[in-house]
Amino acid sequence: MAVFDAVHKTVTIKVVYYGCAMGGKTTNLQTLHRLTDPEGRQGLVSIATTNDRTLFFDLLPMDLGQVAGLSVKVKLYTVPGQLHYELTRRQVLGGADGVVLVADSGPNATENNEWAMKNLRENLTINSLDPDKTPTILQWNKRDLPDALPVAELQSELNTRGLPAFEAVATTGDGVIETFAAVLKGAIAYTYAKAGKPLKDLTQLSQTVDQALQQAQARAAAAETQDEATPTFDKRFDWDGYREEQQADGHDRQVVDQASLLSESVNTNMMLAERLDSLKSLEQLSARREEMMDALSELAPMLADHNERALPKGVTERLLKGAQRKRGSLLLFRPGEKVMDEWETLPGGTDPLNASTSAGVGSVASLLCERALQVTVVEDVVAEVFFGKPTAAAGGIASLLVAPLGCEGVPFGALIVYSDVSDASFDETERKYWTTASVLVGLSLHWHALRRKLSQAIAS
Ligand SMILES: Nc1nc2c(ncn2[C@@H]2O[C@H](COP(=O)(O)OP(=O)(O)OP(=O)(O)O)[C@@H](O)[C@H]2O)c(=O)[nH]1
Ligand SMILES: [Mg+2]
Repeated sequence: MAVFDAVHKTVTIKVVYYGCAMGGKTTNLQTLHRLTDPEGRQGLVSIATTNDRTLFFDLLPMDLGQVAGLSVKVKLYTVPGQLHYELTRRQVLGGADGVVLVADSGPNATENNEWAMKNLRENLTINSLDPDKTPTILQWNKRDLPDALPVAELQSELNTRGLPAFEAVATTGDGVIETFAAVLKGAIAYTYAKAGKPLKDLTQLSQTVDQALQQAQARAAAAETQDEATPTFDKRFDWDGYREEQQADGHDRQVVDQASLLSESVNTNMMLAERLDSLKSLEQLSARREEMMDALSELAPMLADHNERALPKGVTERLLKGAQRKRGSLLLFRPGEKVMDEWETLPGGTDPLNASTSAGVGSVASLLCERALQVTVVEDVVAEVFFGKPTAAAGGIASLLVAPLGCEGVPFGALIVYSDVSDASFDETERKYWTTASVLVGLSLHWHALRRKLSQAIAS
């Protein structure tokens, strides 16, 4: 069941890939992992036998971004398709917010597919989930098989309810993202509706999901070009070896109540896998915070020691590095003018917004800096700043953050940070970082102005 966390403003959605044995459920998750997260930041946990058949489940956690003010996390599970793992299948399906039924298009799989469809309904009902309401997507997988059954045949045999269906080749990735996007949209809308917060704008939900998946893919593609790919986390339990060992030791395995043992171990494993995921997220967050702390603690003495000019050079670069951003500017007001002084723009050159003007409103940068009284994020630069008419200057910029520089209500300028489509969005941690940074820089500028006034007063 989806978990709403009011404190951290997150909602966690559970999606389960269901289907007959060898249909390609695990392959779907492996491909999603490869296409959206090759750095292995969010690990795929597979608990499989040594010959790669899913024993308990596979889990792939994913962060999707913001939907209706909440940050959405997704936990993707696959069940084991083999007949005799009924109990595990049932357990893993529990609390699903959306299901993908992966059907094998092979000519000999029809019976197995039909069984999976029936078995899904039964197990949804046993889990007190309504099979007619739980968002379910069909995937006709293995479309690359030379003897794959025609889609029309699969449709008429398996899709009597007219569920949304996608063709796929999970091994190459064809249709994998499309299937996932469809189940996510259904599962998110259903979850919000069940929680009494129905989403009014489903088109917007659809756009948010598509955008989040595009961003994840762009990030993954960028990371893939880096030399070293971090290996994914993959746990394999040598179940067959364990069984042989037990038998060799003469243990009578029938003594244990297998059903309850299995149910306990599935639950424990699911809990452990999820806990592992939270730990990994925490680890990443603390590494990010450490970099930010380093940047701020280097900035403070830089600003304090500096007395020659208003600001030392390199401030912007150090701050951007601390937030793992590539593009940004430190802009200062030029009194009475629309264009700002560019103290520092990275990479070197002209600040994209400061350079551009849109008819009648003067410099976009100047306008933004003047209006931003606190750290502000513009999510969609093209729509919100360029009024839907992208100019060359907006090229590649997806969103931006403005951190105003000022003191006692007097604005001096702003730090502007840009993110392109493959960058992560500006989250709460980063907003706090830029707030602290802009206060430090603002105070330094204020102090410098006071010093100058004082020297002038002494001289006269
Ligand atoms: N040709 C082809 N083979 C595929 C495709 N998708 C998966 N396979 C292969 O089918 C076999 C089974 O795939 P899995 O993803 O392990 O199947 P599963 O549904 O997780 O199976 P269980 O865990 O046993 O329930 C593997 O050898 C895959 O490489 C596909 O689209 N085309
Ligand atoms: Mg599997």
